[in-house]
Amino acid sequence: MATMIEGLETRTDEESLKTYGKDWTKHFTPKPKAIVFPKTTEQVRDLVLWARKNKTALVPSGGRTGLSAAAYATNGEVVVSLEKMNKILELNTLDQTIRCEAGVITEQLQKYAWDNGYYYPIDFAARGSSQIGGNVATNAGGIKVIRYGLTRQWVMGLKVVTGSGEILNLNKSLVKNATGYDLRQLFIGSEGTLGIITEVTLAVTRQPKEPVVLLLGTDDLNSIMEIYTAYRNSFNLLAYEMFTDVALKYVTAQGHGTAPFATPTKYYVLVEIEKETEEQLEKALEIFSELSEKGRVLDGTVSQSPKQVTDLWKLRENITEATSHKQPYKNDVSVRVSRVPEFLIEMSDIIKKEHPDFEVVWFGHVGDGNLHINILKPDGLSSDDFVKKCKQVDRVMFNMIERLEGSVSAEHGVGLVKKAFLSSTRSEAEISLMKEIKKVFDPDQIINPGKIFDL
Ligand code: 2HG
Ligand code: ZN
Repeated sequence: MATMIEGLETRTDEESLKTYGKDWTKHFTPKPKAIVFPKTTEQVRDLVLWARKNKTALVPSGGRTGLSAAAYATNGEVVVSLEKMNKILELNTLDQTIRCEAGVITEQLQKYAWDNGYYYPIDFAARGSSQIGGNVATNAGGIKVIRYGLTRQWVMGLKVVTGSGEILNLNKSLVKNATGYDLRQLFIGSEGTLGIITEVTLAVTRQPKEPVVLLLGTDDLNSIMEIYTAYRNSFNLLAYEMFTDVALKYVTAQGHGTAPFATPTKYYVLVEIEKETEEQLEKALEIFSELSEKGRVLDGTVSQSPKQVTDLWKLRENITEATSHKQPYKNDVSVRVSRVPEFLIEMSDIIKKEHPDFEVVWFGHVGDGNLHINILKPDGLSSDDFVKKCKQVDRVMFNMIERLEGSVSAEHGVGLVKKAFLSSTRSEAEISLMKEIKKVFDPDQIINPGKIFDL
């Protein structure tokens, strides 16, 4: 393996195989053959050509923060880590774009944009380790989607190496480009199954004015959407997030923050607005009073400083970390916003009835219809039995998702985790077209095989 490609850093030690062979998904075992660290697009191309000749599968790997096992190597694959391709290459102030290598960390890009007077708005808790290439490959969403959209909206150009070893320069940062199929869009969200992204040009925008966060408590699920409507009708919301008392219990117990109200409520919503004028803050408080009078909100707090904004966000953003020791079985689904309460009420009732021993952490980006459901492993239950029981919940949940015309993965992707349920969201015709596209870009099936679907 050491001589795979001249000058290409290759590691085969146990520690590297274990670390780079996986992402944040639990319940899988990494088994890669080697890890390689290319430094240029040409090295990636040479590697793909080598892999074709040697019939070796490659798994593209970014910051490994994924939650659907799309970056797992479970079958003797060579993992292609982009972490050595981590340079920001160009800021173009007239185009309002930043061009960077795929291995740049999200937070580094955000900071670079900010320090230069701009804003890169795709944001999520894993910002400190996720990489731009991975964000593109998974069409990352996160906490600001209701205002700024998904990663797709910000990708102006891509450099990729296809599974056949061609280097493509897609869209060349043009705003308008009416010349046939936009192949760039195919790579966004393809979970590394069509080729390897090596360079990305991202749009940036003006910096938002001072954000203000309101954290509101309610005991009634239907009120969550009423609160949303009330604020959305008066503001261009930056974020609208939800979490439950169970989520808060873990966050506070792990020392990530303090309970916001003297009397706990069942549900908490976090509303973020951009304060452009003082009147807007008054308006936000007026809405709060109206909602309280109607009994929709039971308690609430509003940030008075940037530090308080951060502290309130911590209650939401640290849920994943605060529950990780309970080996959570994760789901990440979406329905239309109007169907969120229906889904939540029905599904939580079913889980309560069929698995009374399960503690479930519900949270998510309800402003865009995206819910994260984390079932925590009961202490006495073995991991295998736990996963088996959770798979029963999956079947019920995905039937419901199909009936409600939702998606089995809102933002985390299909990877290995949701493969068996792809047909709950996509038609057979769609899936077979996706497979044909895969074959065109990856004729020898060496690029992340077995992810999203099996051929
Ligand atoms: C979030 O919104 C992430 O915090 C992680 O998408 C969700 O841990 C999860 O299930
Ligand atoms: Zn999320």
